[in-house]
Amino acid sequence: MTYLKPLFRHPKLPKNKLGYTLKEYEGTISTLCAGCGHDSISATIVQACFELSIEPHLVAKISGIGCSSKTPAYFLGNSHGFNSVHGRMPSVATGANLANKNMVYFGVSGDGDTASIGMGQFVHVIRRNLNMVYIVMNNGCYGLTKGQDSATADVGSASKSGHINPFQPVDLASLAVELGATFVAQSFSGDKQQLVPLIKAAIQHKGLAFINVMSPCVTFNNNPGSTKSYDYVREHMQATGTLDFVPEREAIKAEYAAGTDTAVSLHDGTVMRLHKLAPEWNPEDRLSAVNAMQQARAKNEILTGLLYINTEFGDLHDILKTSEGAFNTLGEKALCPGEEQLQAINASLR
Ligand SMILES: Cc1ncc(C[n+]2csc(CCOP(=O)(O)OP(=O)(O)O)c2C)c(N)n1
Ligand code: SF4
Repeated sequence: MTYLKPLFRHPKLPKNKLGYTLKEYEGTISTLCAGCGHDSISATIVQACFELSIEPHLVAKISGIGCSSKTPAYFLGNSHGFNSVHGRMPSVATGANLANKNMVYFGVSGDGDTASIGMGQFVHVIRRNLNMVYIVMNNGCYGLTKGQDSATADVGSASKSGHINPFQPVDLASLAVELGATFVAQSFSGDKQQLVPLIKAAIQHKGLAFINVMSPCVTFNNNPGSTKSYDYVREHMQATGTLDFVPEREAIKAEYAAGTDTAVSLHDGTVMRLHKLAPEWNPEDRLSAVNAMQQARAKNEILTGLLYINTEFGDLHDILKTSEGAFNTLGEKALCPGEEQLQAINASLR
């Protein structure tokens, strides 16, 4: 549903640990088509950041070009934002992240933005394990330019004009696992219950957290014969499990039956508890994740939930051994370490 915000707010709106209400996490009124899946994803990002009590000014939203890439204007209005160039979100986000590692980064993209013009950037930002939540709002078409098939459109899928797509799709989630992504999830814009904990877990994950969200385009790709319509996605969703996100230092209250649950500890002490529906699938085993995705694809199912996680691998800053703190906090001594250091560097290069 289009995210309309009345100016009036109930005086007793719930507050989070920082004393903020949801209002502090909202953006401007959306100009997307009423019913666009992208608006629902914006609302889940608002909810996840509110629930995690994230300081809005410590969030940076970077996007490419497309209806999906417009959404950062519609959430977290008190955060930093950069609407960059088509397909170039990852490199802009990499620059920002290297300059200041102490922020939460959201990279927002579309299937056109990522799976075609931005494919090279997608591949390399995964290799580098940039600490960022990378969300693709996947509608199988180029919404902003009036609905042409994108590279994620399924073969045989029909567009609104009746055109049948003859090409094989790019499966972004499988590709991300193949490329070594350390957090890969898939969800549906219409499943807030699943998407909110997934986004919370992605924010807490140290490294690149990729979430491919089916997000129907009601104007150009919601027709019978489309495999990215609301009806089709609802009918073909298959969850790997349900996710419970347990913030740091909060007591775990529920216990799941043995053999059907698993707990994954993240770097900061938070815990993800997964109630598994697919017994043979292990989210910490890459091969098992790949198998589960291949099997789902063979049955024309869309596998949702957390598909794969690896908490062992360091992020880009760990790999490069960068200095502590943001660039703008480095003092003169760190920036200009003196003649002796310079001579040592020069000597090491001779
Ligand atoms: C370099 C460049 N090439 C092409 C375009 C035209 N263009 C704008 S948005 C877009 C695709 C958007 O599709 P997607 O990323 O799937 O986002 P959606 O609008 O569906 O959310 C294209 C091809 C552009 N803006 N810049
Ligand atoms: S054209 Fe499609 S993707 Fe763009 S705002 Fe409208 S429904 Fe959403």
